[in-house]
Amino acid sequence: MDLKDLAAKFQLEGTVIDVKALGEGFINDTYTITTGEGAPNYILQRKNKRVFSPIPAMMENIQIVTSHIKKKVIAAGGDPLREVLTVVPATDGKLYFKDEDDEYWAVCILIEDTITYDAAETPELSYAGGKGIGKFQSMVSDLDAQLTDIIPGFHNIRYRFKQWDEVLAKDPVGRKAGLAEEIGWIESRKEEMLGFWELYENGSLPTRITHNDTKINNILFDKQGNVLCVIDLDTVLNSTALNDFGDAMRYYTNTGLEDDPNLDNVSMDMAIYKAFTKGYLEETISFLTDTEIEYLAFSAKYITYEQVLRFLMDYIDGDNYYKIKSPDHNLVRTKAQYKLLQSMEAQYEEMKKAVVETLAGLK
Ligand code: GN1
Ligand code: MG
Repeated sequence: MDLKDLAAKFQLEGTVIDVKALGEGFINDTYTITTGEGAPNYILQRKNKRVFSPIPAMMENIQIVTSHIKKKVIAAGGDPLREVLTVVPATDGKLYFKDEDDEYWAVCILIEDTITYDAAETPELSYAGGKGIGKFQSMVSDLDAQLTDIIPGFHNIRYRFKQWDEVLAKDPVGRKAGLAEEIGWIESRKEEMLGFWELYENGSLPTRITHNDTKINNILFDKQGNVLCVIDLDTVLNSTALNDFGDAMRYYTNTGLEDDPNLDNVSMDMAIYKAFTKGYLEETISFLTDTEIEYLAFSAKYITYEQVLRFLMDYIDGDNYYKIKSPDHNLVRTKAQYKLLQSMEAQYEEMKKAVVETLAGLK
């Protein structure tokens, strides 16, 4: 189906002038819809139904979360069209359109005049990001909703180990034999990681509404450098708030790239970590429990470890999940994320201390 025809399936204002590809997410395909004067522009996405299922429930999750945040933004005198995503329904009122190939499409309003960053280059930016994620969590902290688990076991390491064992047993493309060392990285930390997840399973860590993909380019900043809005809500789920802190730290503190071929570039930047922690805790201190706070530093290791596992597992599986740009891309990602994990492990005591000190400064 032609992209302009697809756009016409949604309740858009104005006339569609152009639909162009945007960015390069690993999961969805994203386009911008440009309309004529006086109407907003839009984001059109083909949602990946291999990853998220069922898509209608995912859109429902997003709607529940964004409507809740919208009320808060309005109550605070903010701009409900800029400070939170707005889902635009299809002409039949559904939150998605299903095309003739059974692909699902969804639209939201494009928030104009924003800045995004691919890396948290300065502590100031990291601090702002921490406030952004903290504020997001704070706004949904009183939302008592059971969202549909559209991506089962997303940050659940017990579930990941189950997938891991299955993939290793199958070894579908015969890559396992050459990966004894990398597989050892995963196996040697298994108990430690399961021990953390047990705290969630036994209720020591509370269940909250969480974003689950807190990289810095999922935050829109305004031209003045203030956090405007957290985007990419596909993975909003009921889980532990620590996923969001941990994933942000995996992403923000990396001095190299997620797939850096030069491991010398990769390490954890403590100043970036501290700045994020400060921004985050300023916004969340009022509701986080002592146990959540106690495990903040650990969550950075946890999510980074999980990402090592996921990239390596996808490589062994023959690259079915993440889009790749070269045959060994997932292995390159695995090694780079492992280097980051090692750097966090080396600095772990200091990471924990930074949380305690930040807290003391806030009291
Ligand atoms: C995926 O597509 P993107 O970049 O938003 C993935 C995250 C990973 C990330 C690795 C649903 O996110 O969990 O951390 O790639 N999202 C999903 O860069 O699997
Ligand atoms: Mg995402």
